[in-house]
Amino acid sequence: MTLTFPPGFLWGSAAASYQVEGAAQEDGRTPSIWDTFSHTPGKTLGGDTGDIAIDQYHRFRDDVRLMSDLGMAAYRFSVSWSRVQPTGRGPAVQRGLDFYRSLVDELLAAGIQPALTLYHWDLPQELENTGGWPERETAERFAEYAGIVAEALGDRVEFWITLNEPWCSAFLGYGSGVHAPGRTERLAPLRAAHHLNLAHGLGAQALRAALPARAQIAISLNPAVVRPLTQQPQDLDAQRRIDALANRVFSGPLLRGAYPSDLIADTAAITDWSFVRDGDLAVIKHPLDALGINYYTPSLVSAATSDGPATRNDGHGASEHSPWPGSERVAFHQTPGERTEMGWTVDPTGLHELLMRYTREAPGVPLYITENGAAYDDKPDADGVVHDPERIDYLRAHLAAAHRAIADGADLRGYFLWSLMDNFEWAYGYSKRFGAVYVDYATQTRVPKASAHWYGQVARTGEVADA
Ligand code: IFM
Repeated sequence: MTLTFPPGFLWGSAAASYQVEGAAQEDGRTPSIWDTFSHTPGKTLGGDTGDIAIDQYHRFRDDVRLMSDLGMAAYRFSVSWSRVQPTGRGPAVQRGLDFYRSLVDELLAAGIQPALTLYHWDLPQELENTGGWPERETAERFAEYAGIVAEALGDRVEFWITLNEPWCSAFLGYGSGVHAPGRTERLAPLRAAHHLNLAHGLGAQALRAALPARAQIAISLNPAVVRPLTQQPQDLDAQRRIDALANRVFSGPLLRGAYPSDLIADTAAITDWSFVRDGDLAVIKHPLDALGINYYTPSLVSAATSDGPATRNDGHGASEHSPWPGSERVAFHQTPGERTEMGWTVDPTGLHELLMRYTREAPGVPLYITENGAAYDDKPDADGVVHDPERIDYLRAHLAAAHRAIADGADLRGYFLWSLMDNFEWAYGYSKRFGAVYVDYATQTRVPKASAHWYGQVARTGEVADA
């Protein structure tokens, strides 16, 4: 059977500044927390850094041509804050803005719609030096930065995403420490989550003030699909706790203007949440023109059974520090089934579940899948061809789940593959290849894998054929 997506459905790919740009020290860019973190021994696999990445800063014209050749209709990229505003405060650097203007112009000339993410984890180091996301001032600085980028690119970019996966910034950055800035605290992730929410709200206000009315303002979340190991009350409680910390800490204020009362109770030993000031929640509940959902795999949880530390196979990297403040006694289990190179189970039902959940929770807000994809250990064969049938199967199954959600009433408007090209996979360095295009990091040669041709055909026709 062939699945046909609605006319106008947007087909694209996604990437992030630190993962693809390189040129870490060029044209006035200063270090972000990821530069500092990746240059700290032991923080990334093999000591890999984004110094060069896939050199998109210099190769963007070729990369846009490749996107066009493959039939992509949209490109979701992120702006490096410290390239545009090196100290995270004050005046912008024109050369930084010029780079993004050139990239956007190249995309538009190729008929590819730009979707701009303002923040994909690379906080200017200067702002971390003054406390980072646990401090309120960082949210205020973000709004200033959002205004600068909107003034510079608002005439040519219509799709704006404030933050990418604020859960990772808050809980992996300040809780488990597997992401930059690598802090391992209990209160800081909760403060960071609130200030990221506030940054979204203040940023959305700044964007709205500077952008033409046609602009769409969105946020990309990575909501967890949390399943209980059993239906026992203690496992259902574990599910509720992780749902609060992974999902409702964001969707509560964003969509309903309130933090969930159970989250506040679960974290009562850590904080009274007095860092949430009067008026913050109204700012955070700024109307969304769209909601971005990033999905890879579900989580399986139970109450921990022994007195020792709970087993934590939550797919977010190994750390002796939990990213779940107040719910450290929840155990994570490997979900059954086939896995990708990340160890993440392939389960498209989770995508359908999320799309239906946000259809209910955000009525009237169009949804976009702003990331979905899989890492596999792809290599060119003797003829230089890269066969990646697992990725094609993964994509086909997830697109079928998305199609089913549309049939079930989800207002899903587009899909961004993560990622078009192999790139720097954070703490895993270059060891995990998510791209539909193989990148030889030594030569920077790009080789479209079989999945790139497959996905290009989907993008051109709006149809997904059965295997
Ligand atoms: O590479 C990341 C991306 O930066 C954010 N979402 C998940 C991807 C795969 O881990």
